[in-house]
Amino acid sequence: AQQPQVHSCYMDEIIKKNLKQNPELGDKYFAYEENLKAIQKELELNPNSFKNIQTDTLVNGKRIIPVVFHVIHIGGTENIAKTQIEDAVAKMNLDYNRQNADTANTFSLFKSRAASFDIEFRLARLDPNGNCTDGIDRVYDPATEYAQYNVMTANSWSYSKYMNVYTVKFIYPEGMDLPDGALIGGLSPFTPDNTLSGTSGDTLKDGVLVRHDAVGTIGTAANFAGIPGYNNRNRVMTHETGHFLNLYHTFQDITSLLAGGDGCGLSIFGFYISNGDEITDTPPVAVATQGCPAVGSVNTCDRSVSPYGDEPDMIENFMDYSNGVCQNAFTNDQKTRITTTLTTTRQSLWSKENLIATGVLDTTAQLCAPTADFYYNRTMVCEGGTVAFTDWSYNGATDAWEWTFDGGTPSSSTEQNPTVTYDTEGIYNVTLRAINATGDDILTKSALIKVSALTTAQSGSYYEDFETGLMSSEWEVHNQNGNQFSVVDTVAYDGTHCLTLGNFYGNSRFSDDHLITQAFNLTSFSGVPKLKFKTAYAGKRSIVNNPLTGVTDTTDYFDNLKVYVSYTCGQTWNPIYNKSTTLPTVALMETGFKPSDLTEWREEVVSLTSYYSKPNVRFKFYFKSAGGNNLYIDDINIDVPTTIDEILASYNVNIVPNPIKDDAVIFFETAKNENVSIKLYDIVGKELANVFDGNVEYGSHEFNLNSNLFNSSGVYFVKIKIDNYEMVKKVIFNK
Ligand SMILES: [Ca+2]
Ligand SMILES: [Ca+2]
Ligand SMILES: [Ca+2]
Ligand SMILES: [Ca+2]
Ligand SMILES: [Zn+2]
Repeated sequence: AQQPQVHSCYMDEIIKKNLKQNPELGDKYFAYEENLKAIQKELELNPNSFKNIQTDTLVNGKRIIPVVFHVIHIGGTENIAKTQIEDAVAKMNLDYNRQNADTANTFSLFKSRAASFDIEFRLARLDPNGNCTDGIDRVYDPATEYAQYNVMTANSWSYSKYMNVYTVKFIYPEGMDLPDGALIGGLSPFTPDNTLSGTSGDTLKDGVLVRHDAVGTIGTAANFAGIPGYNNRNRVMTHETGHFLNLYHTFQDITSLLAGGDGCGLSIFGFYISNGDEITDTPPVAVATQGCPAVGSVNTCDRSVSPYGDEPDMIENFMDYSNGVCQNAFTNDQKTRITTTLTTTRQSLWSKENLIATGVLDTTAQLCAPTADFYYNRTMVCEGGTVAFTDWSYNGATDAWEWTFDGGTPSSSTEQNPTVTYDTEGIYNVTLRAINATGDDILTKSALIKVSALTTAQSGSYYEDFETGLMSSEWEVHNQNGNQFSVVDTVAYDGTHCLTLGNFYGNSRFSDDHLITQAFNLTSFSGVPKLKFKTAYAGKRSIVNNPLTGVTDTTDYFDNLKVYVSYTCGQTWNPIYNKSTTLPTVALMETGFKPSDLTEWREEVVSLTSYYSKPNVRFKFYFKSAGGNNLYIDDINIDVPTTIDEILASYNVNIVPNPIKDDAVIFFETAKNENVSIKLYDIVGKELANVFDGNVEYGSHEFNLNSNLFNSSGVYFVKIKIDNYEMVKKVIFNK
């Protein structure tokens, strides 16, 4: 199998894109760096320049940084164990104090430049409200599958008190087109005052966003990116934390990037200028290192643009893109830069007041009360169905559980992960009390479990025009992020209301939204019922001018609407409708779509042949965003065909191949037992053969049309009669 394309960090791509789209970021960058150098110089001359520095906040000669890990999960392996997080913190503390086991691998020339940063990361012990925490916050959020800055802004603890780390299942950076199969280890948008990352000083986007399997070296990190043996010794965390402390990549060179040169510097009248990574003692390099070449073996710049220009590339620097297994050093000048950061922008983190406020000065063992949390394998069952509950309580370890299941059997449990049967139609609450020696916590999820009767009461034809302005309380809306399916009164096919999904703004690309309807009983229809709905949708055209190259890129985006059916009380789902490029009802547009008249709507008709006899049928409208446009739905209708044309179409008669050379096959479907007659006629109406005459059962059928039945090449007719509805199909026979 092909290995995924792994990007241990994605900041370089983000910087390049932001500089292309906002060239003024380049000017801001130069001004920012000039100011930073002035502060650095002032600090060298007078280390006490910044009066609020508390010299007594060093602990054992180190600055302590309180850290919180926000584990964003959907209950899979990405809900990483506390031991894995503790391992990550321990490994960072080795790298940041040059106590890592692989310092011997630093190239001889660079050994004297290798620095201990004298920083110790500690998991926070008090949360923003002053409550006991083990420094790990766990959040159920499907956004973890396409994590962007949204998971940071939604869960941030004060950036001035904590280094926020967000561990996720998959990173999909905002506004980027990630190549298929590409994986990103992590990213961190520098310090909030540094605009190069394009987060515009948004302190809610401060911190480190990292894949769960790049955290530490054990647990899921033993199998980073699904590649056994790719274990990177926690170097993604070490690297991203370097960005958090305002370090750039060793190969970063904004001057050259803006002017089209490489990282070796730019020739102007025979002189090379290069700002590189703004760090003197890291040699300038042309490109990022990939893989793990031998130290001292790569030299991508041989120009004397700095005192270190002729030296080999420092592939072992933590801020390169080399594999984590061959990274092992920061340098003295990198330490000077982060010291500037820690005495200015990040000074509050390690102030004595903050170390007390976050509880990290106390290192004695502490047991917090648990935070109750749980999940379940399903929320929809039929009478007699079971639900398996999983304890997700966190913070202090739980040692006793008290569950309450309204409407369930058992109605209570002290097991950690109980399974419960629901026998009676209804909507029920679930409560968990998690307990340990320090205390307890109670969580109730209201109206969580929806139990429907095996034979649903809702029977016969159904019509939903959303004119009540509300969605039925029996429907379930699922939203991965951004906007969700909702009823609006600003647009409609008929009346004044319809269902809409605002996808033009707010939904992350590749996120999904879905809607599950109530259950329907389809047994009472006299013929094959159909699901019909009106829809209006436009694709999105994006035209972006690249100011650096002058090239205009046009990209079209079509989202995907699917409809699924379940007759197993939501346990299995079968697709019955699937459109993306054929979904639009109007031409592509660059703006948010809203239908202006009825011609911009289309009726969709889906046959429910296979579900005709089912007494409990639910529909799921599933929308997967491709970064496209808005969707509108109105007039959802379930009914039998009423016109003869609709009835004939419901049989789905098909003869293949046609033209016929050898034998052909006649296909059709029936919703119930039917009398069927199939006859073959020639062009003047003479009956040539009685292909079938008799009774068929409910389902799909096929009959052979043998080539021996035809006299010669030419036009023939097949007359098919089902339940007194007759249709004639023309076929051509070519010998
Ligand atoms: Ca450098
Ligand atoms: Ca060189
Ligand atoms: Ca309506
Ligand atoms: Ca959404
Ligand atoms: Zn990076």
